Amino acid sequence: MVQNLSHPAQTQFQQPDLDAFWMPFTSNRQFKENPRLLVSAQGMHYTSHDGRQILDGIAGLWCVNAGHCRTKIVEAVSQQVATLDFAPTFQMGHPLPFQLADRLTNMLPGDLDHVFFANSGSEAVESALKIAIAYHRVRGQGTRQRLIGRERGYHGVNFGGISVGGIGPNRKFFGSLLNGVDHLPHTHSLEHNAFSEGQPEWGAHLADELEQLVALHDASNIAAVIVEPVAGSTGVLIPPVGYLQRLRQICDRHGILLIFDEVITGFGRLGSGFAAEHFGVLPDMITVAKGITNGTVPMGAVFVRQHIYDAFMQDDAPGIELFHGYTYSGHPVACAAALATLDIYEDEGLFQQAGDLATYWQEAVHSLRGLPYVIDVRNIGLVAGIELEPILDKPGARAFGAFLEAYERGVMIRTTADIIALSPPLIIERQQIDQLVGTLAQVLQAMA
Ligand code: PXG
Ligand code: PLP
Repeated sequence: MVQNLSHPAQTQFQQPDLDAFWMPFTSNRQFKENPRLLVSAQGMHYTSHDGRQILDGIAGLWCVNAGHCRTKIVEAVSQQVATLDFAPTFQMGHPLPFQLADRLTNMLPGDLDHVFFANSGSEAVESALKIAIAYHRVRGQGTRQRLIGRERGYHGVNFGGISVGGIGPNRKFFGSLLNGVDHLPHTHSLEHNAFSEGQPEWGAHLADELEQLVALHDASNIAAVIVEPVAGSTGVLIPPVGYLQRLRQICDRHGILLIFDEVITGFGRLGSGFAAEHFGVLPDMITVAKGITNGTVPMGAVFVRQHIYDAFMQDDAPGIELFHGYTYSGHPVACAAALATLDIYEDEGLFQQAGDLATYWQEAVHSLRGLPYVIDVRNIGLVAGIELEPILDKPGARAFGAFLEAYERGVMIRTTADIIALSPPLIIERQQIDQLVGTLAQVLQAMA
């Protein structure tokens, strides 16, 4: 069945039949009763199916860092798809992933000098976990197989990622996950850190839990620790001062690899290229996705340090060094999108711009303190989390109500449980920050 909805901008909007698409991480029945469809986008705005301009407060889904439909990326993708639509990278090659890898590794701190390409954050995470275990094995330490994640961590939705991930609902339906996984405690504490501006002071000692896990299992059985430097999905959890440094020290002491999952923090979100740079902590691997192509074409990647790549290149009889890869690793169209995206980031100095705006952003979001139901505001770079007091026995309902109301008022935000996450495109202007935060303030007042 096709319904006609009025679309004041021009012709009538033809709503497709919504039944067949099983929507991801969505209440399908609720959505299909009252759909919210986006039909076009430009810069900081979406256009909704009913012809309204919606200010994008979350960069699509934490990915459109340079803003929507940037001409340079649109042209690069169009040209690439007409020139070389697909070419294999298994025992064959084409120039683009080499060019892109070279360009990317020049942006990364330290000796994160090699890149493995995947097609999403989830695939990047699986690739990193497999590389970690294989790395120890090629060095004759095959007993190092255990993986350590963290409570409230999100590392995508594949089996490795949900095993190291720390989100109950993402795990509990899916049977036995990877063996040999432990979780560090998360670092979020309203009691100690509510309304912190930037990194909270309390909590670095929570990294010491890693020593307990080493004592329990012995380092000779542990391959890697994976954490989000700033956890995004579970509501913007910002690392306490000194915490990441301490994790790095403990990993070094015991020969454990440290993986930063920078699918959200990568490409300027914190006002630096990468969180590793921002916090001055060099992990052994970094996973990225989202902002690598400005969200235009799916792509994920794993950056590895020199010692990891070298370990795989030692064999006297060269053969395939890593039995892992995706049909679309280094896909030409994704590479073209990424190269154009990097041009924009660089030409416009967008990471720096985000860093310059961070203080204005901080003041704006903290102005929400004192409004109805606001129990915490936290921020770093161009990200913020606004935590609301839940409605008794209806977890998530308060924030979801705010999301629906904000959308009606022309602003797109994201919620997880009762936390509102904001992460606008890095091109946001001050007056748009005012609109975003001002609308949210009106929404909260209207809910009281
Ligand atoms: N790692 C991290 C840290 C992520 O944030 C992934 C891996 C998985 O990436 P893919 O591309 O497979 O989705 C993510 C993705 C939200 C939200 O609203 C966050 C993500 C995805 C969808 C929604 O917080 N993060
Ligand atoms: N399933 C089958 C039957 C395949 O042949 C392949 C790839 O050749 C895959 C899954 C994996 O697909 P991808 O490389 O796109 O991850």
